[in-house]
Amino acid sequence: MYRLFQDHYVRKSVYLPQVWNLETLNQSPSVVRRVPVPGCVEMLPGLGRYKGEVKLWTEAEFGGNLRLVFKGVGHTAEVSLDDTYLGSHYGAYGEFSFLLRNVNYDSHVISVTADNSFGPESALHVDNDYYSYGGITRPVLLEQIGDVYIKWAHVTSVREEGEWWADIQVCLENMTDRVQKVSLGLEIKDTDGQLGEKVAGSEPEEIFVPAGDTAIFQDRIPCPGVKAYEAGRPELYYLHTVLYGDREEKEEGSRTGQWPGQYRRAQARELQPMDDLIERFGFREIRVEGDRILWNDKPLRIKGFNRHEEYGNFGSAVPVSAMQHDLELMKDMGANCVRTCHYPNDERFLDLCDEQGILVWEEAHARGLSEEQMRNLHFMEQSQLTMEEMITGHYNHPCIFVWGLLNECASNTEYGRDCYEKLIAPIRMSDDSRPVTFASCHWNDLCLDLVDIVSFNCYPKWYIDQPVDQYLEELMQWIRTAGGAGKPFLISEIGAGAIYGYRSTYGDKWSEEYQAQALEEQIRAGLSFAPASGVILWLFADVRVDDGWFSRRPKSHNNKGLVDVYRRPKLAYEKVKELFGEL
Ligand code: ADA
Repeated sequence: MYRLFQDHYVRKSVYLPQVWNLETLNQSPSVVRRVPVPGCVEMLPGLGRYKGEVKLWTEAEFGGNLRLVFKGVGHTAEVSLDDTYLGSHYGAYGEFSFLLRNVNYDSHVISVTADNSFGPESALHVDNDYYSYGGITRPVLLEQIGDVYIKWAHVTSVREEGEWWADIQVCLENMTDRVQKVSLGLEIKDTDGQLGEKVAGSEPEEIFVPAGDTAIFQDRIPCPGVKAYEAGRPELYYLHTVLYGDREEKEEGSRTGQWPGQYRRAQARELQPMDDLIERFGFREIRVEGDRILWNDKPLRIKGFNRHEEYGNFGSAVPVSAMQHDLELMKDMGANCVRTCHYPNDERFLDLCDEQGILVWEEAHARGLSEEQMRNLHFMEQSQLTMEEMITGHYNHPCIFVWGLLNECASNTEYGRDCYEKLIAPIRMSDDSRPVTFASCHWNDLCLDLVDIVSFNCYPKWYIDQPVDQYLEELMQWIRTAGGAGKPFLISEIGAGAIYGYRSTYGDKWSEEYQAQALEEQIRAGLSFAPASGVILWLFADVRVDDGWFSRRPKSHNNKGLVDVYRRPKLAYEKVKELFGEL
């Protein structure tokens, strides 16, 4: 099981080894070793700064129809099964999969060539103020599916005249060259116990799925009496989507009697469960009204952290226990929000946030790209892909209250504006239930009219020597003249650097004392600044940066964390806790 809840009852997974073989392809002599998957190449002794291709492979026994799913490979992957090339994928932070049809029951080799090097082919992974790790950095799944399977299921909670409804879309894919007749049943259950009690549902409906193609099924189910998911007070529900075939087509000895409610009732009507997908969601409505962000009609007041998905010796392959530890520390400091700067996070982190009622700004991948970098031939295509993967994959997470894109890119040029416009449109098309924003740093920004929430990264007391309240007043005056008037405003970054352990009686920059003092002024001013809906501090934990950033970044880290890469607290930790608690 990959998710933090049971996401299939019918569909089975094939066990894949968790230690694979690795060979470096761009150094001589090459290194061959056994490595954990998920894991980052740069975490292996001797390969700490390796850039280039590595080949990773493993062997397992399986056969039939399968779906091979990669939750994240850094950053370009070429995948093969035995001697057959399956395809490639770009971008470390997106899920991709391959359908394998009628595979012989035998022992097979899955191999991946992963490349973490920069070059003109890569528009988003560039030398940057965080590290682009290589390798299979998120889990790999191999699932058994039938000729038709459930590709994804999305739920949108809608409130009408005080009652909740679930708008459901389910995508089915047919792997065969014949039209397939199936039935699809939907049930909404509460999350008490492993499979929950039914609260709403619809009877299985017949669907014809075109040959070699997908079909989208839509339904709207009334859900009277469900409990709303409030910010900080999570109430979660499951959506069970079950695909049925005709019973006589299935083999003997099925598991009648073991199936829960919906599955059993359908069996009585000669339908046989052939696939399922369980999603988890919440009933809540987010909307922007005037300069406020409303969650179930109540204005949000955000006290958050920017967090890079990276941890000490794990690199970007962060284990769930370390993710949870991060959330514990953030909650201990009084935070209610995380921004996944500057790329989509591991789904399991979002699962944890769903369960703990932490608000999430999820961001598509891109940081600080200049117009020249945005003119890279692959920029639009790669950006569209990362956004599509993020929204399709993470749509159901109730914790996500806003989609973000293109942090500090060229939103201040005509060419940049054109790109922002073209990239924002499909986000709105795929999801009109959440607002859209981007974090700017340009006082000549041309794109503020394009978004629902205006967000700015602000560094008074660090890069700019000015009292924070005065800085914010001036910024807001300018925003009002630049297309941002009357919209909600978020301070998407504010903070100061401190090298862990550097204490100074002078309180000079880079000392823990300076950071604590700067953050005090930044938080007080930010949280009492009336137009702001909140403050997201830069940065939760120190993060490693790429080589090109060494001169601005002592220890080759971005040192603005409240804790270091091993989560050891700096002086400012207690200050933030005090202020987030008090203000
Ligand atoms: C920017 C950027 C961050 C980080 C930060 C800093 O605002 O969005 O990724 O680089 O500045 O530390 O300077």
